[in-house]
Amino acid sequence: MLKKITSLGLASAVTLFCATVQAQEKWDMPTGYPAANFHTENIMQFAAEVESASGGKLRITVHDGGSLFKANEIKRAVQGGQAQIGEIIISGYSNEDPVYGVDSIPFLANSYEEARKLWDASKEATQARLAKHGMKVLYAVPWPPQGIFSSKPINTTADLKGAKWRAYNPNTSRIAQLVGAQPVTVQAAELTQALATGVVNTFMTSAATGYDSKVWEQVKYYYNVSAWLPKNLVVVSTKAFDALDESSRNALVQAAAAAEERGWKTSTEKNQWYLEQLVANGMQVDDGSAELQAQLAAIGETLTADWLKQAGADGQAILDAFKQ
Ligand code: PCA
Repeated sequence: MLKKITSLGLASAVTLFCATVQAQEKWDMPTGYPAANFHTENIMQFAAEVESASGGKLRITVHDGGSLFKANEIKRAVQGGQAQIGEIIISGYSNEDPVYGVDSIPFLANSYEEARKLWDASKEATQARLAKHGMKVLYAVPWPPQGIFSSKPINTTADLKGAKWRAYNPNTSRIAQLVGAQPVTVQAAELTQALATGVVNTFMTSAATGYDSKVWEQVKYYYNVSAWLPKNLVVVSTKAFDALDESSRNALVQAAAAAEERGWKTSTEKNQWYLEQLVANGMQVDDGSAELQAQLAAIGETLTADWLKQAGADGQAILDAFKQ
């Protein structure tokens, strides 16, 4: 009798447990950038929309600023199932596959319009590669255009020689080598610290990251050369995605579509504001000399040629589609 009651009790406990599990799926979402960054704000809204549209069945906890996994570890975390979903900067992984680096070749696609065209041309190839590693792309949002931050004035690339150059992906390291600077990979979350301790004094990124990292304390010049617009992708583990019920899956996909649209819009609109904040904090901001621009464009040609060699026929197909 006692045994019967116990097993009955266990059975109902199991039923109850399963019901709870079904009732709420809890996901962790690591990101690499700070809470006030526009990508992160967009992600927070995305997570809130997923929760409400799924009727509370899917709850995503956002861990910003590299707090759960460092920015460069997030892809592997989602791939390995330590996180169900995460935000990655796709060009950070171009050593794994050259296709991932196409959006950070200088002057290949350097306006929002061109960045959109390049994403349209490279989306399928990117998705296919991530799918092979068990991930789906939920949405993509570009950073504002990339310029050069420097502690001293830069007129030509010769002035970059010997600079302690902060890199955030393989292409930014390669650019450093081509201009004779010393590349040091530093994630955005550690940039303020790296500047304060003198580890770096020069780097290419957006006005957004310059603002987030309050770089004006060490760095006085920003050359708004608008060289490329790298993208952050929000990726989900295919296994975690497939395990959701249909309504949660739909909630996720719909919130992702809205986040993508919102993200492109905010990135475009907020860029000017970010530039103004640099000026307001005492930085000198200009477009860079014609010579500097031409030299960077030549580096872009070199990188494009290298990239085509590495990416082969798939790379050529992406460039052909982009140039159409
Ligand atoms: N900010 C990120 C990547 C590109 C950007 O604008 C960073 O500097 O790490």
